[in-house]
Amino acid sequence: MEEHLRFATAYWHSFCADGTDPFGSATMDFPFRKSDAYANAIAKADAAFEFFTKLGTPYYCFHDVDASPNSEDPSVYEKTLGKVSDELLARQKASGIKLLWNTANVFTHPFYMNGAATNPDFNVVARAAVQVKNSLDVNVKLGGQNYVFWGGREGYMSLLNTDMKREQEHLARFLTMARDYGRSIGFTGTFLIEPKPMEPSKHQYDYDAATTIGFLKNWGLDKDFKCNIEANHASLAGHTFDHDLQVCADNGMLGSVDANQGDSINGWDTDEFPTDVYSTTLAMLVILRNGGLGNGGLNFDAKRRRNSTDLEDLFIGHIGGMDSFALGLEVANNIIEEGLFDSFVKERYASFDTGDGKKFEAGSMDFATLAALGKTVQIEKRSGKQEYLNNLLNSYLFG
Ligand code: XLS
Ligand code: CA
Ligand code: CA
Repeated sequence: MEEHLRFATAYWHSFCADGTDPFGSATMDFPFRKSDAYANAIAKADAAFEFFTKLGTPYYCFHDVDASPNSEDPSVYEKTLGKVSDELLARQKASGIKLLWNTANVFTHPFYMNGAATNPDFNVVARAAVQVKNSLDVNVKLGGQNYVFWGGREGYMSLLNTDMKREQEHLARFLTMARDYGRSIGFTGTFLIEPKPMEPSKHQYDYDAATTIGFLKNWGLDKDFKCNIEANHASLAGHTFDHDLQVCADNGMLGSVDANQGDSINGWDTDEFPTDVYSTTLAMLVILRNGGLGNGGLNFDAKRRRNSTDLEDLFIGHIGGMDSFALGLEVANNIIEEGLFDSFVKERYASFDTGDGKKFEAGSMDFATLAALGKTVQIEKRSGKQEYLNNLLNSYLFG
């Protein structure tokens, strides 16, 4: 279980987000907070590593500016991040906690309002490279296992002011250059793209797993990049979590997971701690059949609700998330060991295992032959047994 459940805590939700939403100010207190930005970063690192250690999550993830204060002056930004990352390294060594991935926040600052790598202004593209280069340097320093690109504003709001083709070419160029730089400084881990269909951009270029994989293959990036699939982003794209995981697994591109859940009755990114054991079971089925996540993990990209204001709520959220995935793993393992679903699916496609079906699948039949056969076949009605299979899944979950 320990090998499969490589849990990570997200710095941004756990130690930065204070409950602020578009309708109200902060509700959560962080007792470690200091008024000086650098002193605050160090106190935050102490609190974060204390939390990881008490909770027992072996990995963490962060954006550059979650951990280190941003600055209008890129040299100050760079120098500060260098110092803060030394502090993080010392805490990693002391605690044994490792970096699952880091990333650059190239979406919050106002100059990223029209995107980073896809910005219509070259100067902004170059400014984004400062953060991504520094984040890659930090990754190598901290022994990161993966590096994430989430295209927050890599998309557009209106075609009336957008050259979509050119923006996508710029995104591919930027990712290729970053990949080459990362490899040149010794990054041996996996580059990850995290798909999301909307919010903050209306149209985002990395809409879902299928779109992202098509983009990566189109630009020859599929050997170095895989996907980081977030449950809540899959549901915003109109998919289930396990659907997007399966799309990645089928393409050999399942890299890592942002383990959270959305709300079924609204249409935005609520980043809730995962408690839906149907969803975690179906996810772990895909992950186990994939042979695990390799150097990926399960990052709790999840936050307390705005009114969950006790410090212990942060522990409770993570503990429930871990338990939900642990239960999902146990149930998925039982399902795979007993093989009932697998044999049902195998039997459903059995007509392709022998004879003409086998020839069709192997590509050794032409279309006219297929059509000629179609005139002679007898078609039998066969139930897909959806209700039976749903009940079977319930019997695994609840006895
Ligand atoms: C936002 C994303 C973001 C990525 C990392 O919706 O989930 O937090 O995981 O930039
Ligand atoms: Ca995420
Ligand atoms: Ca999210």
